[in-house]
Amino acid sequence: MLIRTRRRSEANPSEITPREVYQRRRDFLRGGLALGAGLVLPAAGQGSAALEYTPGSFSTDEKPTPYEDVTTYNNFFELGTGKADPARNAHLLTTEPWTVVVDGACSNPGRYALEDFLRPWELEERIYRLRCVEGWSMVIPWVGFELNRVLRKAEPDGSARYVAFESVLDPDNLPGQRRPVLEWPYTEGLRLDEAKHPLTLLAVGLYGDALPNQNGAPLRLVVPWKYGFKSIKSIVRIRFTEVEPTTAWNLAQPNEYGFYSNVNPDVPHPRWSQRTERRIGELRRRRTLMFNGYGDEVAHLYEGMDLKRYF
Ligand SMILES: Nc1nc2c(c(=O)[nH]1)N[C@H]1C(S)=C(S)[C@@H](COP(=O)(O)O)O[C@H]1N2
Ligand SMILES: [Mo]
Repeated sequence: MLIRTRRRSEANPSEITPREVYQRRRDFLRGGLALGAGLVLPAAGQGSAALEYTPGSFSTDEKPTPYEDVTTYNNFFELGTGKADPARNAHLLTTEPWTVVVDGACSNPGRYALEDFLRPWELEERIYRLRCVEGWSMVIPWVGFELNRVLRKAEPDGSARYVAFESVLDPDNLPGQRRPVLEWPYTEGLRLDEAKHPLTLLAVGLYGDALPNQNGAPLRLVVPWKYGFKSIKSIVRIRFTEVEPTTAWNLAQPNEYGFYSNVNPDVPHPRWSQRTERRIGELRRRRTLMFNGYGDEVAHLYEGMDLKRYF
């Protein structure tokens, strides 16, 4: 599959991307793939391929977690519950063909082949912190585009208040879906204003390459001020709703995982504290920051809300 973005063939990639980022991307390009010929996503059975993107806003200058850790220490229950399972079972997820449905309370719904869904959007790199509810965190250079672009194109009705997301359902091939660990398909949701927030990203790549399957290929959400499980992987449906949608983790353990799931050191998980976190690759624990450090950008969304009640 070949997806063309605006060509930048005149520019040397080192001129459109900060040198450090470019260097890092080079370091991870594998298989001698050419840059500058448009966006090439992996064909079935192949490894990841280089993406073309520009640096985006909101990136942290913290050191990215090594590629090896980002792609071998994962949560993706469709591919197993152990941290190493998703990488080991990655080949069981088939991403081609892939269809994305946008529907619900909107005037411009659609059913898209992946390449048609992605074609209008230029890609940017956003280096975000991601903190898992279990207490580990990473810094990941994502490549993607703002979810809000998709929402605007769909033209939500005035009655739409939430956006619901669904992951792929394929129990014949995804071993985790043959066990009742969660209600399948995996579901997630955001309030419409959270979904529209410019930090909220749809990612198609990381470290300059197409997403590895274990990280949620071909398309996953990234909501950096919320616990990692809100960042739903391998999305097949985006739906506008009038009522708060159900979410897989809230269905599984409603007293442990709320709808909002904002990173909040003051609200412990019932079985453990959320005060500190272990950045993967580091020994000493860090203090966990309110909204995962994105408070300046997102705190206004929750003004007047009791975040202990709406956890
Ligand atoms: N479909 C789906 N999406 C998912 C999950 C999952 O099990 N299935 N796990 C979530 C959890 S708990 C986390 S912490 C992040 C992990 O993303 P990463 O493996 O890319 O770091 O993905 C989230 N998205
Ligand atoms: Mo997580």
